[in-house]
Amino acid sequence: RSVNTKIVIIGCGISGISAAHRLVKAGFNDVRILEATSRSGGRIKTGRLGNKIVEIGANWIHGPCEENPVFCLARQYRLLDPEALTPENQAMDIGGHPPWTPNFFGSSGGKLNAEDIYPAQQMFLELLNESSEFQGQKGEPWSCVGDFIRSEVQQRAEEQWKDIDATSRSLRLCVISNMLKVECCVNGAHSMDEVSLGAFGLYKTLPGNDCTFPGGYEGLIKNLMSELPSGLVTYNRPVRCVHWNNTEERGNPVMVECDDGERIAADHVICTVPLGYLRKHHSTLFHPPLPLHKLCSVQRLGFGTNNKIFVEFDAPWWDADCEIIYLVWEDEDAMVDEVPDVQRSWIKKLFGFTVLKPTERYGHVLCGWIAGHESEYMETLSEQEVTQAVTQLVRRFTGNPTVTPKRVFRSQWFHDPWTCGSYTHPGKGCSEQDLDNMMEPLPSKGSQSQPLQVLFAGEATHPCYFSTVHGAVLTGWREADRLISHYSSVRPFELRKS
Ligand code: 6YU
Repeated sequence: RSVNTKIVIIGCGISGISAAHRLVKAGFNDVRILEATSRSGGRIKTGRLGNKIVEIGANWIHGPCEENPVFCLARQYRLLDPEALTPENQAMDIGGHPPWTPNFFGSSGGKLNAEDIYPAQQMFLELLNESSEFQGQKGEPWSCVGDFIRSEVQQRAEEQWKDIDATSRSLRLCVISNMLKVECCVNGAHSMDEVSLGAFGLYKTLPGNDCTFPGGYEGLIKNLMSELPSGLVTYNRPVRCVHWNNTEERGNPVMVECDDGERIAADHVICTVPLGYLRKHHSTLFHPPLPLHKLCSVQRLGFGTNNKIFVEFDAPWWDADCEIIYLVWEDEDAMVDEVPDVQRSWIKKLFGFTVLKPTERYGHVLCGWIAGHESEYMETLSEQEVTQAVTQLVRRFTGNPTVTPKRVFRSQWFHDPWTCGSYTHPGKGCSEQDLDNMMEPLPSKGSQSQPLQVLFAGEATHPCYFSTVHGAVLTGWREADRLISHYSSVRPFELRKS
């Protein structure tokens, strides 16, 4: 079925591509994507560290199972290792926490004994699971996950750890600080004090043990793009303003104004810009402005920063079977996930490293993880300054003053002008309603104007898979389906003539 309806998609990330795919397949033949940068993929971005493939953005397929569209597409395009395809891998229910083999290092230099760490990790994981159970209850008396965890650890430590010595107890509290920093990365939040306890349970996990793309996540983008008509995407074409309820252009309710002055008339616009960009530019991006309830949700939902620092070594200083390295600061028993002086001690926010596997493919490459304002400050430093800080850090924690990285490379998502951060989390005061408001098209229900002028897709608009690639794919399909079903329910004479 071919419908000569003009549809403009803003943004060529996975959600924009998914929407275009679905619409073109359904017979819409006037679909175009306007992309601000010179590439497709957005936050799916594969780069290189020397001759090794590294993911600058999305890393894993979270929950690779039949219900996960990214897993199904990756399988269809033959982009996965055989291990990821096994029924055992798909059936594993890891609840968002892959069972990686850890190594723990302490700030006084050297490995820590895992047995000394596990009780604290165990307690933290229990509390995280409990944090999800406040869904819809506002979380009272705690407003945020950070406060809940701190107060419960204090109470439970009194009961459960009363017989251990002060040093061991202090170490366990330092481990809690480390785990809070891990969660800041997982949630893309500055601090767990900014993540709503009442809405934490909105995020849902899928079964399956997280897997990666051996040839790079961008392989998924390449395959999807090859199935779209050529010329459908216009690159280097940032959109400046979406004029909706537009009365100037006869017949077309929306006019899209680009940075270079080009004006494009459309019947429908699907906006997929990241929440970080939307928060910063909503006042100029929409005319008339976004309705107040939508704007409040844009502000209430959280969008922080999570960055990676890749570090290559000539030889490993971790165990052969180690998959994740935690760096525990032994002076942090106050259960903190923010550093007091960002400029001097930003590196303390880096919780540790994941080990790139398999070693035959990557050599000895670690991926450091750092979230929050500390991460945003790190972005302003030169690569040399970052290298120096990481070198000092590794020397301190290994107790080896000669260990030296061979290469260092970091991401800078906060200063990316088209992303302005990493991904969405439920901010303080946020509820299910905010995600509903995010996905609500313009004009709002009940308006007399032409419906579905501006639709919203992108990870921040998925009610339970926000912050993920599969969430983004599903939102692109959802908005395409909204238009497809709209046009299958309108009578032929109502369809726009070409
Ligand atoms: C996942 C993972 N992963 C790490 C890091 C990052 C992200 N994610 P896009 O931004 O892609 O596209 C928008 C386009 O719009 C873009 O091209 C812009 O240039 C363009 N644009 C902007 N303004 C414009 C304008 N004015 N005009 C024209 N164009 C414009 N997801 O599944 N696995 O391992 C990770 C990770 C460092 C930065 C991730 C991961 C998130 C995904 O990358 C992201 O959701 C999608 O790619 C977004 O696609 P899109 O199309 O929406 O936007 C409670 C609780 C919660 C717990 N949450 C935990 C979940 C775990 C999340 N984990 C993520 C972790 C990592 C490591």
